[in-house]
Amino acid sequence: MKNILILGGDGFCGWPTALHFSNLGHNVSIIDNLSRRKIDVELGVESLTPISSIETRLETWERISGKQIPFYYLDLSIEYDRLLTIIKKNKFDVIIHFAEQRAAPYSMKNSHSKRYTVSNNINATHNILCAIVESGLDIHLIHLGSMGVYGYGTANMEIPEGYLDVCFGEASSTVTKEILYPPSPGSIYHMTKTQDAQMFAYYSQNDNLRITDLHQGIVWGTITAETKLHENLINRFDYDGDYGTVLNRFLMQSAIGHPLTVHGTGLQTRAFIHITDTLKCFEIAINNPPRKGDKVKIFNQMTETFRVRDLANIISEQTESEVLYMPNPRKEDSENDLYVSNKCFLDLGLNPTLISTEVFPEITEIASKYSSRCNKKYILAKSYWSDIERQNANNETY
Ligand code: NAD
Ligand code: USQ
Repeated sequence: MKNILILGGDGFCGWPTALHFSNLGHNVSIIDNLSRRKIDVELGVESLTPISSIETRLETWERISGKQIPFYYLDLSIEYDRLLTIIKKNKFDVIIHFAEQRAAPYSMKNSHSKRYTVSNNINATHNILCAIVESGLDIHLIHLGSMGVYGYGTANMEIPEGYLDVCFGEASSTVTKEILYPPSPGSIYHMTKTQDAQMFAYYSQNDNLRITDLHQGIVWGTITAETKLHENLINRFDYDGDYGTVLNRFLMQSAIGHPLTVHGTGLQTRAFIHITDTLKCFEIAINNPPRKGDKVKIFNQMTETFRVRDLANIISEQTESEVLYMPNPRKEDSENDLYVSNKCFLDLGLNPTLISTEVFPEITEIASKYSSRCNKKYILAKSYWSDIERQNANNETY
C-alpha cells in the first residue's frame, strides 16, 4: 500500500481518483486551493451536479468507508514552504499532479485569465519539482498532461508516446537523435503543458527524479464506482462554454433539448477517454514507475479518436437533437487527422470503455436529473481566440 498525495484532489479527475485509491486501501491525502470552485463564482456558473463542500465530501467518505483523507488547503503556485513541510512530514511514495487551470477557453478569455493560467500552472509544477528535490525523498511524480501538447495539425503518422527519433546530416554520416515530440500548443493552457514537459525533462535529467507524464485526451463521463455511493460524493459535471468538454456537453445538451453546438466544420478530430479508464491508467502508472535515472516516462492516455461532427451525429440520431454548426470561437485547424499510439497502456492491461450509445444513458440520466440547475445562457462558448473569431461570431445570430 502506498502513501499517495493528490494535488488538485477536489477537481473533476482528482476527486474520483482520491476516492478510488482510498478505497483500494492506499493512504491518500489531498492538496487543493479550491480555485476551480472560485472560478465558477467568477464566471457565475455552477457544476450541473450539486457538488458538496470538500469538508462534507471527506466526512461522508469517512462515514461510508471508515477511511480518512487528510485535506490541505494550499496554493501550490505560491505556498512553497508549506508544501515542502507537508511532503517531508508525510514521506509520500507517489504524488499525482492534477492542480492546474485546465480549460483552454478560460485560458484565452482575456489577459487576466491568460496571465493567471501561465503563472498558476507553471509555478505550481515548478514548486512541486523543486520541493521533491529539496525533500530528498524518492517520490514518483505522475502528472496529468494533455494530448494537445502534440498539436492538432495532420501529422501523416502515428503520434508516438512522447519521443521521436530524428535523423539529420549527410547520407554518409547521419546522426539519429531521440527528441521530445515537437510541441505545438493551440491555446495558452496547452502552452503551459508543453512548458511542464520541458521542466520534467530537465528535472529527470539533472536530479534523477522519477516522473511519468500522462498525455491525456478529453475525459468523458462523470460517475465512478465510488462517487455513486452517496449524493455527497457526486463528481462535478461542467457544461458551460469555458469548462464543459465536447462529449459531455453534447450529452447534456441533448438531455435538456438544446441543439448540439458543433464549432466550425466539426471535422476536428480529438482523442477521448472515459473517466473510469482514467482511474485504471493511474493504477497502471503507479505500478510501473520509471527507474531512478530513466528519462520521463510518457504515456498517451487516450483510448480512441473521433471527429466532433461524428459524435454530434451519433447523439443526434439517438435523441433526434438538432445539430447546430456555429462559427468556431477557437483558432484551430478546420479539419485534422489524428492517429495516436496508446500501446503502453494497452500492453500493460488497459481494457477500454469505448464511446457507445450503451454508455450514454448513464450520463444523460445525470444531466436530466439536474437539468433545472442548468443556466442556458452559459451554454454557448464565448471565449474567443482572437478578434477574428469574435467578429465571426458577432456576424451570426442564434
Ligand atoms: P479541475 O479544474 O476540475 O481540477 C483541478 C483542481 O486543481 C481543482 O480542484 C483546482 O481547485 C485545483 N488547483 C488548481 N490550481 C491549483 C493550485 N495552484 N494549488 C492548489 N490547487 C489547485 O480539472 P480536471 O478536469 O480534474 O483536470 C485535472 C488535470 O487533468 C489538469 O491538469 C488537466 O490539464 C488534466 N486533463 C484534464 C482533462 C479533462 O478532460 N478534464 C483531459 C486531459 C487532461
Ligand atoms: N467543441 C465543439 N463544440 C463544443 C465544445 C467543443 O465543437 O460545444 C470542439 C472544440 O472546438 C475542439 C474540440 O471540440 O475542437 C474539443 O474541445 P473540448 O473543450 O472538448 O476540449 P479541449 O479544449 O481540447 O480541452 C479538454 C480539457 C483539457 C485537456 C484536453 C485534452 O478541458 O484540460 O487537456 O481536453 S486534449 O484535447 O486531448 O488536449
